[in-house]
Amino acid sequence: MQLLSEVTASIDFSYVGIDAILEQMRRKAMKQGFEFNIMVVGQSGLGKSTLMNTLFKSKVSRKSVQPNPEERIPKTIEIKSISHDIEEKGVRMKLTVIDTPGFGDQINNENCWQPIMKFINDQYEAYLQEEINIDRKKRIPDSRVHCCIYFIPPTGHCLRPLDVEFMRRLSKVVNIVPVIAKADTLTLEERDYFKQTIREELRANGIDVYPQKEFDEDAEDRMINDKIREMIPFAVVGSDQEYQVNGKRILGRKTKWGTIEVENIAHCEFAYLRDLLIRTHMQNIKDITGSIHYETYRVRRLNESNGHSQAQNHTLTHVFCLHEHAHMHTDTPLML
Ligand SMILES: Nc1nc2c(ncn2[C@@H]2O[C@H](COP(=O)(O)OP(=O)(O)OP(=O)(O)O)[C@@H](O)[C@H]2O)c(=O)[nH]1
Ligand SMILES: [Mg+2]
Repeated sequence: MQLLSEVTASIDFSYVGIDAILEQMRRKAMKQGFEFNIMVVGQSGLGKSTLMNTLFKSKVSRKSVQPNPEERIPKTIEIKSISHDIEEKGVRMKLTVIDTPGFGDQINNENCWQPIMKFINDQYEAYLQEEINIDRKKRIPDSRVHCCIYFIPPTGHCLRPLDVEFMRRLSKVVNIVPVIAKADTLTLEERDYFKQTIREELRANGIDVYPQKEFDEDAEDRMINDKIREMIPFAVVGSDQEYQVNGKRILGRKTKWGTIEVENIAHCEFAYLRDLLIRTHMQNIKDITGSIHYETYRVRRLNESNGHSQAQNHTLTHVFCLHEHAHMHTDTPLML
């Protein structure tokens, strides 16, 4: 007969099973699914709506789209959110794209960022209201803009003051990823030169785009993000038309001199943008939204309302003192 002490001796008591938490987290996350909200911003006609269609039709969700080759993308006239439920290997994701009308059509483009900034802040406000509810939901629906793709016109020269101003304001409230729109209009040398000029200008104007240096967590993070920072802004081409090239169906733009394949990294950098957003940095983009941008909003709002109620208290105390004072002298009640 085996003694109990012999049985227990064969079990490794130093192993507690902490690593199993990963599996628990994985299962919980799979059950909950993921939400990710991307916004596109930029001057009218730069291909914002097209690029979002490209994203949905590209490998992210090719299965979930019904091909409709005849459909033309109309000019966007209002801020519109479109959600797609995507499932891959049992993981569910609700990918929402917030398409915005292009600006720059007016003679006076002053304050054209206001509707966009308002939309972003409104989502923070909605989240805050849910959060401070006594009877709050177990899981607050997240409509906050996690990432804003800013479209730069392919001028090949330098950033326009409007783009600088817009990005400066946006970068304070949301993660921005700048892209050079319609990159097929630039030669490779023009593209490289323009990318470098933009990077320098962003730096000179103090515009901190995603991935922000100050939020790198460790040396490994820094190394990966440095590589991305060297590539930004991505030179992208968008299309929602499918063509047959060498027997394969591809998303591309057909021209007289050939077909530009939007998912081919030899042709443009759309695939890098998609990988950054979906494959490699989605969680980090969401974390920064929650812990930095939303937090800044929350602190400001709560300070404001604290300040407001303190001011109210102050007024009340003041009125109360006046009341007391009046009592002392006149013995008549003061009407408040
Ligand atoms: N050459 C080129 N043309 C493009 C590209 N992406 C879109 N276009 C074309 O540009 C035009 C405008 O595209 P949209 O996607 O409607 O542009 P938008 O930025 O959404 O425009 P607004 O809704 O007015 O702000 C269409 O004719 C597209 O086919 C691109 O990468 N390269
Ligand atoms: Mg549009």
